[in-house]
Amino acid sequence: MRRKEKRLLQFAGLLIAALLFLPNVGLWSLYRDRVFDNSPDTMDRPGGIPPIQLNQMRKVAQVGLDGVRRTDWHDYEAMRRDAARFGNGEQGKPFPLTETDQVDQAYRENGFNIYVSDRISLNRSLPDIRHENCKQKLYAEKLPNTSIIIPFHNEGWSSLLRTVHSVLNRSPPQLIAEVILVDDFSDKEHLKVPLEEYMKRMPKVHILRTKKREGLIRTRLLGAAAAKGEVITFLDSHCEANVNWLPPLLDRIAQNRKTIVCPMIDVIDHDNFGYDTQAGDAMRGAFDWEMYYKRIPIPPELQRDDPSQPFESPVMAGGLFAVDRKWFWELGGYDTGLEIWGGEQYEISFKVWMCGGRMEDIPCSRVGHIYRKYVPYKVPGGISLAKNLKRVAEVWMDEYAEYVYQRRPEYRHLSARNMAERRRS
Ligand code: UD2
Ligand code: MN
Repeated sequence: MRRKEKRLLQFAGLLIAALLFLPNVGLWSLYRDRVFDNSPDTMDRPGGIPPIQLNQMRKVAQVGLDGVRRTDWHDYEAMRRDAARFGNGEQGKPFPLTETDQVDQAYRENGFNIYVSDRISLNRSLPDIRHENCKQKLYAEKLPNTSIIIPFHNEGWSSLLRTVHSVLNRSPPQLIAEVILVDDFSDKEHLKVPLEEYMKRMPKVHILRTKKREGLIRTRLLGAAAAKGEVITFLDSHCEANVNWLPPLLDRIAQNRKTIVCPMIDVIDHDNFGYDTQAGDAMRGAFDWEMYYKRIPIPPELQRDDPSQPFESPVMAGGLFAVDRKWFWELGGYDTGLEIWGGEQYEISFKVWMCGGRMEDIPCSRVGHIYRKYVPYKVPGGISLAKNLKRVAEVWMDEYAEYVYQRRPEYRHLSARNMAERRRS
């Protein structure tokens, strides 16, 4: 009888120790989360942190038939922390807007509601809306690292910082060589000393500035010229990277360095910041003879049985893509004669396909982007999107440029500055 009691006591002791100290389920893990997650505005769900699920266990590395060791790149700890967050805009939920929140002033400077953005955490959580198959995928253990290049012109404080936070929070640190913020001659005070002061706490983040207003194309080039990573990844300055977004991109480049890869671009609502897919996820980039970018359904003969597989894309949307750094320069970077905004997405797309590379959209990589209500910034006089489009058509489309002129006769007589120089070189 006594021995039995002793055993029972021993068992109870072990159980208590396990409850206290077992990683991820023990009380210690709750303590550890509170103490070491020192982001300023983390909030835990009142009911406690959800337990880790069996299908969220790290899968061991496997060697494929090609001899490549592949591993599970998910950061389950970070995913669990994200799942526990609640509050304004958390889990990508729309912010409950009142009429006073929607005054014109809220949109004037950014083209989206900056009042709402300011009231959502810089570390907010997003819903994991990837295809189920993405959750099981392994990617090469050895991936190239990347410089993240973010051009900005008069971007809002919270939207710019949330872009940087989301990248650093949701990328494996060893894959981020640096984050380069390239200021295209902004005049907003918050983007000067306050931004530099803020970024002192983020040693991987560097700030470069153009000496005059260059437009997004030459601004990206300035960042790319300074980049040291093996890959360069461009993002707009009002994005949010979603769960495990980076390894699926880098993996395709590791397999073929001439592949340019684009994440799926999700929509962050410009009014309430709700996070959702674009209408029709199974679409890809295209353009018409007016050179308007549009998304059209993937033709049935090209559709895959498994919608989580990468698919070829004729033209990219423009802002969000990763490319092997040396390949980008072998392609000639961007045409430096393209001004301010637009057309560069065709130029880079045409070049990669014509120069023996390829371009893909990667369904398991998702990044949110705020599509603005209207363009808030000024475009210097004499510059027009039409000139950029004409320039790209003349340089790259040969006799097909004629189709563009038939649709847009007024383009025929435009002078697309520097075009002659470009053709001579
Ligand atoms: C889309 C692309 C954008 C670009 C553009 C065509 C996406 C999600 N966005 O328009 O990246 O390819 O089509 O050119 O695919 N910026 C500057 N200087 C300027 C103007 C803009 O640095 O003079 C920055 C701006 O802060 C932003 C980026 O360039 O980070 C793109 O500009 P946008 O957000 O106004 O373009 P968007 O998303 O309407
Ligand atoms: Mn944008």
